[in-house]
Amino acid sequence: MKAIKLLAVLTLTLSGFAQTQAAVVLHTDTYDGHVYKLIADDSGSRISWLDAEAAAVGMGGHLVTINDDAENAFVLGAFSAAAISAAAGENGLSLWIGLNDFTQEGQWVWADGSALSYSNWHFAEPAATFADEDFVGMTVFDWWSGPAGKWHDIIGDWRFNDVTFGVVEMEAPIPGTFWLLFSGLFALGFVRNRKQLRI
Ligand SMILES: [Ca+2]
Ligand SMILES: [Ca+2]
Repeated sequence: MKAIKLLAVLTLTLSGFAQTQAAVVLHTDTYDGHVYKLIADDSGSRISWLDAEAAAVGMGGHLVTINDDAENAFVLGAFSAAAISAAAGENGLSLWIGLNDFTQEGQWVWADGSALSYSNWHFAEPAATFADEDFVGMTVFDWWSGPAGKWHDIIGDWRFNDVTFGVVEMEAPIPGTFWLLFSGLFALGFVRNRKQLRI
């Protein structure tokens, strides 16, 4: 009996660690040596910040860390059209970025662990009108209070009908051609060394 209980706990723990969030990639682009992906839930619909971050980690990245105006403009420009298309006419559209104060209220941090050195908040944001406004979205449309691309804090569920898709950022994979060239040079060096030994 005790062994069965232990096994059940172990199985739960293992499945907890192994759990990855299913998501679909709506669009992919690259910028400054990084790969970015717009993701929705596995049916192509809006995804929560926590699910989007879990899916991002499963892909080997995190929700995007935005370091400056240029990266902010890239994200808006690269993913607006695909997000608008996936939202299918629904209002309240935002793109999840990695910024959040989920762990400690008022302590804004990026999902990848980096400190906040650049921000692009909308006028009067973060508002923290509700206790669970812990996740930051980038607006896709102009607001009365500012242009598209500005940030606002959003509640943790969808009780105000926000439509949210995630933007994942990850390191670009090392291209296969690089390894081919590298191994070719290595082989060439080996042949040369052998020749030198014979002399
Ligand atoms: Ca970045
Ligand atoms: Ca908050």
